[in-house]
Amino acid sequence: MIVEKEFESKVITIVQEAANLVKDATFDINAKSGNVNIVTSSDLLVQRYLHEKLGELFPESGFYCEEEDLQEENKEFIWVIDPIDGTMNYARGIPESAISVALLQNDVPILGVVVNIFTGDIYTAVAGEGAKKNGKPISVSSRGFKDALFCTAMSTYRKEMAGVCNDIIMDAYMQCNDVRRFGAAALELCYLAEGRCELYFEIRIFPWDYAAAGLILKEAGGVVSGFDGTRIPYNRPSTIIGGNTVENHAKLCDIVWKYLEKDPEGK
Ligand code: LIP
Repeated sequence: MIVEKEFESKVITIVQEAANLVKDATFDINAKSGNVNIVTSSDLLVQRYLHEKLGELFPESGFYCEEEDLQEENKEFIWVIDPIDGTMNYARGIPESAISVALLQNDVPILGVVVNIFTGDIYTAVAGEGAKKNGKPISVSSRGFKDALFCTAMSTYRKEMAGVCNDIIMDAYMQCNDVRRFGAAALELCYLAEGRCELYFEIRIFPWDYAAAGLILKEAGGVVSGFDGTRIPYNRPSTIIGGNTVENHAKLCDIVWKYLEKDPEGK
């Protein structure tokens, strides 16, 4: 499918409307599992809004979303949605959380939209047409590994993997400029896309965290992959490795493979 400009701008408007619904909202917080994995009433509000509006806009499409087991995988077109990526940040008023919406055709992302709920900054990409922030083209930086800022995390929802994450992060840290932990994977991948940061690694995140931002990074000239350095799965959690350049991505892959023989979620 060719993503027409009019379709893209309708999707952008719907995502912005969803962000406005929850930007200054009061909300309840509930545990999904333990005290680390939480969901707020705003996550549910956004997901229901997007489900309704994107479903009306494109009735043939299906949905694969973080909340409420809304996961229909056997359609040509699937919306992959994280209603709030960085829910812990959102719940604490830390302005690093986003709505992430990707449209996949036969498992290939063709449209990605990520909006920072607090600032309103909006990152978009259509496959083959480049990436934009607030409507203006963006691209990755050309910094080398030693000057790179490395966005990463410690396996938030599977703490038994924190040791190996620590080894990988420490190895990369000793060779790059510094490490950042913003707490919202979709925004972190967009920070690579716009040249603020250069490296990304997280051991087990879900398609709704990376489907939209991965396309945005790729369209901005960067490289993003699953564990094997190439393929990205869109129907299960995956290790995700990102880089501003082919060289930096390859070097980060080599570091990851030193400590992990296979993707902990790999089939
Ligand atoms: C979160 C991420 C965060 C990551 C967590 C989790 P959620 O998404 O964006 O960066 O470390 O593993 O996936 O749960 O807030 O949508």
